Amino acid sequence: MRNKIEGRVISARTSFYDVEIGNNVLRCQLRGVVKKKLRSEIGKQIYADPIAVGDRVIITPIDDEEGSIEDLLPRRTKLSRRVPNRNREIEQIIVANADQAVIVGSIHSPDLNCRFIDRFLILAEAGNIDPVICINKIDLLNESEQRKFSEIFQAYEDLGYQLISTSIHHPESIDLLRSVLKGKFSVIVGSSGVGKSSLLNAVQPGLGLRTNEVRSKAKKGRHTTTLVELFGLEIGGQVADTPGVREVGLWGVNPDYIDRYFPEIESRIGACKFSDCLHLREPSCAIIEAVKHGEIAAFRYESYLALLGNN
Ligand SMILES: Nc1nc2c(ncn2[C@@H]2O[C@H](COP(=O)(O)OP(=O)(O)OP(=O)(O)O)[C@@H](O)[C@H]2O)c(=O)[nH]1
Ligand SMILES: [Mg+2]
Ligand SMILES: [Zn+2]
Repeated sequence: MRNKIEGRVISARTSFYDVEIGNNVLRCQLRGVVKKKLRSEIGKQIYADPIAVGDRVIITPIDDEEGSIEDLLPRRTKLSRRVPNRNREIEQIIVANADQAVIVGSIHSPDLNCRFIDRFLILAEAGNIDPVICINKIDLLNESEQRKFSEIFQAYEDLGYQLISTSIHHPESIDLLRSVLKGKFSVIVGSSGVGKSSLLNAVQPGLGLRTNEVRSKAKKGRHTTTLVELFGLEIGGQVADTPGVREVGLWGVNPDYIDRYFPEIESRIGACKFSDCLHLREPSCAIIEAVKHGEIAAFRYESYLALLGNN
């Protein structure tokens, strides 16, 4: 009988997983009994896949190329979302054990979607992961929009979020991204076409990740990256590139406490007249007042309202 060894999942394809052990990668299957055990431990939750990229697993090697997964070690953090499914609650673990989530949006092609960013900020907090907001394609910013975007950037920075703006055509911004990624295990997320894979190719020429033109008609990405994949960085650290998402469903977040995930709302909750205030149109609501006076950015409040409507 071979020894059991610990490894890390670097790509997951539901029926098989690439597990890195030192400098070796073994293609592994998840043993049926383990799958069953994972599901029963988790109770009623239904997983898209119970094992995710970044997971630490115990495997038994079969030969030099293959092995089988015997156990899953506890996760330190996880970035999960609810996968689009009308009938069931299905959790998709995008990545396990990451230190930080780089949440990418682009200025144009596709247009900046702050609601996506705000949802990922919530998922990162729920999963115990540090968020970094990365606004890409800054080269497409024209003068007339400068003010609008700097207000958005300022709003996030005022809330204490780390925000960087990047362009694959501005090498100094890639240096900045490199310094953000250095020595950490990061996951890079966002809509399709915002430039996640392009940014990683710029950070580490030679990665050779596939990238693609954004379809000009709909200005939507084409889902060029189709699998979560983990890469080692020459500067130290690892990064997981992920496929662009169309929806960011919340997972692991109590819908009654969405307001606690918005720091600017959370800090004012006590000042509302009603302790169960939803900050919709209640009288003497400190949040509505703060929005009126420009102390809370209108786009953030709209994000909050959109989330209330969806839960
Ligand atoms: N102008 C400009 N274009 C960029 C920039 N970064 C990426 N692009 C372009 O945007 C398109 C999409 O880039 P990808 O890297 O494939 O986007 P992605 O986020 O990985 O997309 P998915 O894999 O589908 O999720 C490509 O045509 C890139 O050349 C940038 O900083 N500026
Ligand atoms: Mg990609
Ligand atoms: Zn209120």
